[in-house]
Amino acid sequence: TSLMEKKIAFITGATSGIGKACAIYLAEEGFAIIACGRREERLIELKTLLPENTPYQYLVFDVKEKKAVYTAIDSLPEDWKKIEVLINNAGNAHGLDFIQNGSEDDWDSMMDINVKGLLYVSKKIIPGMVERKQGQIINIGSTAGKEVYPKGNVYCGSKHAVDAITKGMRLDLNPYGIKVMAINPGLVDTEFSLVRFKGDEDKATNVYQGFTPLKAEDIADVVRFAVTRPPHVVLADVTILPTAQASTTLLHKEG
Ligand code: NDP
Ligand code: 8X3
Repeated sequence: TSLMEKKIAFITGATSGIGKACAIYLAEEGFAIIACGRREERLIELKTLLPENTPYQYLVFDVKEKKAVYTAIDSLPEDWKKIEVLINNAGNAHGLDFIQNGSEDDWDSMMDINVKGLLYVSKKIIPGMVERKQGQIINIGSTAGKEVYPKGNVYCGSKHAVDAITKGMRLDLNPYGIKVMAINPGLVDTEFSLVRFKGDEDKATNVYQGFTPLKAEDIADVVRFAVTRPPHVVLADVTILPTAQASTTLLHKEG
């Protein structure tokens, strides 16, 4: 299948978890895929998990590095620059500490990746959407962008910023027929907690024990639904929780 017949989806954080599942589901839906992340070997492997004839490009960059973001996106072949769907997904929590004990490096990482990284990527992709008067943007927020929990301080701040930026994008891009969507998951069993707890597998595993967490595929399922609605329909703001979770602080665990 040639690229010309396909719509292009650009996905950040496609090496793991939610972004990876989105790449697979959207490729199955017939999209051409641009997958991004820092771990190149995983982006190479991802191609093998997509339907065989999926047009595929990958870009290796750190979303914190403005110049690297711009250089990578500029390097796309011309016919790959007509991006229909942007999924701003790259992000993570770094640490879980009371504010008085928090590390500045963790704070920098969360604000630089979850907030500024999302902006740098968007800065390169939105102008083309405006020019074409077409496009769909999905920002992966979080329940942490709707509520705050103890020790969540800066991570919640970064996701509240994503929530506000998503609403701002929807207002500003309203004249251009661009869909702007927020998908806000609760607890999803990915590498998220492994990153938050800096590789401590016991702590990470414990987060998802005693209840059935969401899987990355549950989020990708909603993303697939969102991007296949008719032109007049936008899933503006979706919160998706595991059934055992009622809020960021109320989780029913067995045992
Ligand atoms: P994972 O840790 O499994 O995936 C995170 C992805 O983000 C990886 O592909 C990683 O790629 C990428 N990423 C992280 N830092 C950078 C960076 N500096 N530059 C480029 N890419 C980066 O976690 P999830 O799939 O769970 O997380 C995806 C999104 O979902 C995040 O925005 C997270 O905040 C959000 N979320 C997660 C929830 C959960 O419970 N898991 C709940 C609510 C929201 P690489 O390391 O290769 O660069
Ligand atoms: C990820 C979910 O509750 O760990 O955004 O913040 S939580």
